[in-house]
Amino acid sequence: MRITLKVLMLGDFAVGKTSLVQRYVEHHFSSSYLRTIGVDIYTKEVIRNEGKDQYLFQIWDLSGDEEFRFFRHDLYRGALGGILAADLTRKETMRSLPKWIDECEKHAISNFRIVFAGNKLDLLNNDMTHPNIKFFMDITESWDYDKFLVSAKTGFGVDKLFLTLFEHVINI
Ligand SMILES: Nc1nc2c(ncn2[C@@H]2O[C@H](COP(=O)(O)OP(=O)(O)OP(=O)(O)O)[C@@H](O)[C@H]2O)c(=O)[nH]1
Ligand SMILES: [Mg+2]
Repeated sequence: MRITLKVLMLGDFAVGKTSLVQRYVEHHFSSSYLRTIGVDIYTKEVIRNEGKDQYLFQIWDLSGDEEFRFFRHDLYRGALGGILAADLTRKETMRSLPKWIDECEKHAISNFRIVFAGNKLDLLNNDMTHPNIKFFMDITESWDYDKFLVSAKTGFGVDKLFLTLFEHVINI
């Protein structure tokens, strides 16, 4: 039997939501910015237990644009969790993480699983001592969610990010 698991990509515009999904599903990266209009849906098959358990990981890649806010609310229906992404080079995208969590609390199921992604690590030259990394760690500290520093460009941390979300949602 194949089970479908719906998850969402969340976070401000241009933080790299589409780039992260494309890296994970299609193994490529594009440096041009094509903003997502509304939503795009990607799927990835995940096989477990020597082929006995088959999952269709359905990833809804939402627009981060404020103008789609009301449209977005309906898309939470049926979603078990999401990746909440910020751009490590833009502090305002990290400051808006609490606003996204409020949105999840209002529109998602009560045990919606969130995993934080600090994206574009390559633009900090992969420097783990960069002050923006401390900023990201501090701002996400109040929640007991897993967090990952990633780069859609290099692929660093991306598989681990999605697999962690997958492990959280198969147990709901
Ligand atoms: N250097 C670098 N650039 C990135 C990375 N991830 C995304 N980008 C670039 O950032 C820009 C925005 O990426 P998108 O993936 O379209 O962002 P988004 O969050 O889907 O944006 P919306 O659909 O408008 O909400 C693009 O120019 C990407 O190439 C990364 O890890 N490193
Ligand atoms: Mg997008």
